Amino acid sequence: MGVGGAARRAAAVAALAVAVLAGVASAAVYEVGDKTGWTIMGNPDYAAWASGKRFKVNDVVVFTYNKQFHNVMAVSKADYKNCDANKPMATWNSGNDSVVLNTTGHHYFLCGIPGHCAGGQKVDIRVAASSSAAPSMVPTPEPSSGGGSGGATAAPSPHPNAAPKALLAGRSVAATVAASLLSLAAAVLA
Ligand SMILES: *[C@@H]1O[C@H](CO)[C@@H](O)[C@H](O)[C@H]1NC(C)=O
Ligand SMILES: *[C@@H]1O[C@H](CO)[C@@H](O)[C@H](O)[C@H]1NC(C)=O
Ligand SMILES: [Cu+2]
Repeated sequence: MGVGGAARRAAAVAALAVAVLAGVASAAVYEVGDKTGWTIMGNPDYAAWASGKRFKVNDVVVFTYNKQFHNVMAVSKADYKNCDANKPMATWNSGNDSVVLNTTGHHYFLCGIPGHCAGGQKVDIRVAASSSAAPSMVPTPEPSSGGGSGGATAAPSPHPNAAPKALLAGRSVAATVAASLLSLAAAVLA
C-alpha cells in the first residue's frame, strides 16, 4: 500500500482514538445499586450508593430488577418524599431500564409497587452543573494502615470511595484504549 494510504489510515485510527476518549469522558453509565441492582431485598442503601458519585448531564443510570416485582418511576421531589406513586412523570418496567440524566439538578426515582418506596427503594440522583469539566483527580484516602488480618483488598462493607474509584477505572480503561489506538496510528505512520 502507498504512503498516502498509510497516512490516511493512521489519521482515521487517530480520529477514532479521540472519539473513543471523548465519548467515554462525556457520559458514564452507572448501575443503580451496583451488583445489588434495584430491589428491596436486603434493604439496599441507595442514598449511600448515590452519595459518592458525581453525576453529569448525559450520564446514564441503569435500573436492573425482576420486572414481576418492581418498576421505576421518575417523580417530583414532593412525591419522592411522600412515596407517592400516583402521578409519575415517567415509568419504566422492562427490568433493565437505561435512563439518561439529561438535565442538571435532582432526578427522583422510586419503585411504584406498594410499600417498596417506603421500604427504601428510592433514589435521589443529583446531577451537578457540568461547568468546568470533570474532576481530573478524586483524592482517594488510603485505608489507615492497621492491616494485619490481610485480605483488605475486597472489603464487602459499603465504602464511599468505591464510586470515584469505579469512575477512575472507567476513565483509565478509555485512556488505555485510546493510547493503544494512537500508538497503532503512530506505527502505521512510521
Ligand atoms: C441490559 O441491557 C443492556 C443493553 O441495553 C445489556 O447490555 C445488558 O446485558 C442488559 N442487562 C441485563 C441484566 O439484562
Ligand atoms: C429528558 O428525558 C426525558 C425523559 O427521558 C424526556 O421526556 C425529555 O424530553 C428529555 N429532555 C431533553 C431536553 O432531551
Ligand atoms: Cu419494588
